[in-house]
Amino acid sequence: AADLARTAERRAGDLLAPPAPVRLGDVVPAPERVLPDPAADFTLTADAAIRVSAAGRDVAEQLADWLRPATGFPLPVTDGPLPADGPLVLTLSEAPLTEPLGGVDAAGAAGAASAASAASAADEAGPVDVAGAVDGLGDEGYRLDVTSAGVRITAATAAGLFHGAQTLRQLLPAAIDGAAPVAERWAVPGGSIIDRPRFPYRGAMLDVARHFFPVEDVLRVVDHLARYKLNHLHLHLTDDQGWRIAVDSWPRLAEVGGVTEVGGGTGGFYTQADYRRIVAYAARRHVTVVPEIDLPGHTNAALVAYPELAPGKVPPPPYTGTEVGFSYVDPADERTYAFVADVVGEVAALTPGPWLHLGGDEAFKVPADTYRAFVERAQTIVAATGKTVVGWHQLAPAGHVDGRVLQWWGTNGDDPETAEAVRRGARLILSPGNRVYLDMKYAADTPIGHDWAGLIDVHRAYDWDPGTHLTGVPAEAVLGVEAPLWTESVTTLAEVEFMLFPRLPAVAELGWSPRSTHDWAGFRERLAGHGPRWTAAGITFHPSPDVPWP
Ligand code: TNX
Repeated sequence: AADLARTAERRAGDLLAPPAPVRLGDVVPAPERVLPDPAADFTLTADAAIRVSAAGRDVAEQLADWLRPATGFPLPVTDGPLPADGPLVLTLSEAPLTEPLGGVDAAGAAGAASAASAASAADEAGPVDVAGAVDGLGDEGYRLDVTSAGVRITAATAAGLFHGAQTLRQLLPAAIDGAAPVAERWAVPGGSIIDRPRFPYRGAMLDVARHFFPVEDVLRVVDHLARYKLNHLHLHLTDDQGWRIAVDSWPRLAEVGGVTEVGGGTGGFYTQADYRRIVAYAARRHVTVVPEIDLPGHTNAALVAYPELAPGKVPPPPYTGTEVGFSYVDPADERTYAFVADVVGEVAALTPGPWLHLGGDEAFKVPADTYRAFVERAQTIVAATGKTVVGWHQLAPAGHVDGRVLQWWGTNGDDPETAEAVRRGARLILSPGNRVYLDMKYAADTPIGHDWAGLIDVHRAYDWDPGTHLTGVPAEAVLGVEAPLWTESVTTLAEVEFMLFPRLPAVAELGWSPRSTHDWAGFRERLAGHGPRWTAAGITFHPSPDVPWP
């Protein structure tokens, strides 16, 4: 009876309450379909529980971890039955539940669907069959239903549930990102979202070679990616200024090659245990780590450690400047290929994901045919580990190996060499330097960063289409997008965040959202609402004049 009274009291409170401050469509990246039902707002209260199916357990625990600090609510996670009139429920399930969640009314939501379809740019396919919409969600899609009785997230996979949980987090008031309890009405806007990604590969790169970033910083970057449904973290692990991953068979790489960085600092490297920790942390957040061992250029740190790899067999001095293109491993020495096989073998063994990035950029001192022969051998070595070769688009002239992926970082979409590699079977990750290079300055007065590819504020990062960017490359050849952050001038986590935010969410939207949702005017409004979230979460960001911050 006391429970019933409490429920009645809460419902009465809801009726008097103003609408949720966040609208259902305020999500970044924009969902495929948004079907608002303003009569169905939900309010999260202290008696809420999260009910899960077995496969959703870990996502539910993470959702609870995100929601507990600011709400102060206990939010127990349970896979048992809950009393019908008991606590409000967030349900995470990989398949539709047999018992309906009270108040989720398929017919009513379908009505809202047709009403909303005119307003939703994403609705190419007409009204949604809300009742059966789990089919077609794919590997990463989800469906989220909010009624006054609760919230339900449904997906075919844990990754889909995770993305749905991130959406739910964004639908709560911005104060949800705070670290300590605040008094707030934790309203969630009513209606349904049905969502799945446009591209399977959505990533960011962190250059940990020019400046080293400790494990904790990398984990926080993973959290930032996961918020915006990015699912790959590319780590640029080796360069002239530092070698950042311990290799047991060539220990001096990290021990000697790891102690330098740009500007003369002491650098650092990841032990294999550190690296496994990053990989596991990312995996839990449905982020795949893509390790890069940059070859044959960008290898001065390796040559300092092992002069036998250097063309003249003379150790070069350690390098802490920011020039590129001067170093390379000796392509004429068999020991070089043993080194490549050993390093790639150990890195592959640390890598549960399918990708291994070979670099291949800016080997300016290596003649074209020598370069090609080197790369073809290196690609074969990677393929032999069972991993799929990824490389910068300079790899294009080399022969195709099964599945290979080129990461295009050009600034002019007319690139016949890359288009030809695509015709021979390569797929592409798009990282156009003048759109998504996160080391580019926002404006002339940005205190850190470069400008060789131009100035890139949010509008410029957002307003291009990965599906049509390269002449002669069909959208089907595009695996996705990635925003690289080179760190010659970036030295702290706060500086990393400053360069990521707010451009990273723009790139995330290009990778996730259907093209039909693309709309700068709407994006800048949605993005503006995230400023207070970053502030609450202690995330440093550039207060771009492109965005109407509240
Ligand atoms: C080019 S992009 C590089 C990097 C630099 C970057 C600076 C690419 C594959 N190579 O070595 O850090 O420019 O913006």
